[in-house]
Amino acid sequence: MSAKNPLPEKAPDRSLPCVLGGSMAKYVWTVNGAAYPNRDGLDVKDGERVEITVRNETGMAHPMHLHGLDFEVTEIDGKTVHGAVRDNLLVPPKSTIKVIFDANNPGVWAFHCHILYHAAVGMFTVLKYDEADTQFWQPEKTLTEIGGVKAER
Ligand SMILES: [Cu+2]
Repeated sequence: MSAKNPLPEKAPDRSLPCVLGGSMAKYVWTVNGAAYPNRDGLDVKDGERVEITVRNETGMAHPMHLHGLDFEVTEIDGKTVHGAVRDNLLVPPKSTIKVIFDANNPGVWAFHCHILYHAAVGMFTVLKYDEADTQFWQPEKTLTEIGGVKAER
């Protein structure tokens, strides 16, 4: 698949690693060595051209899904491509794929494996803009502690 409307040529302002790890045996799946809750998200600034290098070190494929933005695939295992713009990326085992996007939708956006039982045990991080409102993104607290949900009795 190739991009119908490719992004304009521009050098990345920021390159971020996204290493997918974990194993079937322990049944913990990670992003950059950490299972969710994970305060070390992928930080960007509004207006930047961002490149993410997704490297899958595990033995199975992970469909990585980004909320809030679409990205263009630019490289698959060292080969340059002008891949389709999408919001989900199947990363085969032991494969490395680069994507780019223009950060133009400020907030805190989920970036996670779309196999939900992988996301549930850790393969979940966020793309976080500088100065984003993190009032409702405090992963070490429960919903009740951040005041997002009131229990009714
Ligand atoms: Cu997965």
